[in-house]
Amino acid sequence: MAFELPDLPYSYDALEPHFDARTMEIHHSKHHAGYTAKLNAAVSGSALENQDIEELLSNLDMSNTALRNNGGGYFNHNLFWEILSPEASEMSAELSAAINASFGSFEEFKTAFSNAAATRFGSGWAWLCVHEGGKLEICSTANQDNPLMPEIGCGGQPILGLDVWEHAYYLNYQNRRPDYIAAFFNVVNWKKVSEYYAQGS
Ligand code: MN3
Repeated sequence: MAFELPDLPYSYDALEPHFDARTMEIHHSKHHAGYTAKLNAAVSGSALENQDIEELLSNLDMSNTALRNNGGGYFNHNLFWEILSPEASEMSAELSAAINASFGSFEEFKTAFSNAAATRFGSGWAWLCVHEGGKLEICSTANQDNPLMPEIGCGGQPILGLDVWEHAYYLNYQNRRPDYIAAFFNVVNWKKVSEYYAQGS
C-alpha cells in the first residue's frame, strides 16, 4: 500500500465537547479511510505510487478527478488531525508576529478565517497558508481541493485547515456551521501550526 491511513494522535473522544467522538470516529475510520483506499486504487501500478503526497498534489493533472478528490482528501485530513489537539498550546512568537503583520491582530485573523470557512458554499475547506518569506494568506477551496494543487488561486503551504464538509459537524451541530467553526478554535494545536509555519516560511 502506497499511502497509509495515519492513526489519530489522540482518542476519538479527546476533543469532546467541541468535536464529538462519534463524528471523529466516522470521519477518520470511514471518510479518511475511504479517501486513502481510493487514492491507493488510483495510483496502483503507476509511478505515482511511490511519490510523496505533497509532490503528487503539486504536480497534479487537475482533470484527473480520482486523484484530485482522493489525493486531496488524503492530504487534507492528514493535516487536519495534526493541527487539532485536546491540549491548549501557545503559538510561536514568529507565527504570532506573522499573524499580526498579515491581518492586524489575532482577532482579525480569526474573523477572516471564520468568514472564509462560513462562506464556502457547499463542501470544502478554509486554509491558512504561508508563503516563502513568511507572509500569511487565508483562502478557501471547494471539495477536497487544496492550495498545493495547480490553478487553485490561493498559494503557499497550508499550515492550518478547517474541514467544512457537513460530515465534519452535522451529527453534533446540524446546520450550525458557525458554531462548529467557533468550537474549532478551542481545539487548535498552535504548537503544531507553529512548526508548519517555521518549515514553510
Ligand atoms: Mn472530512
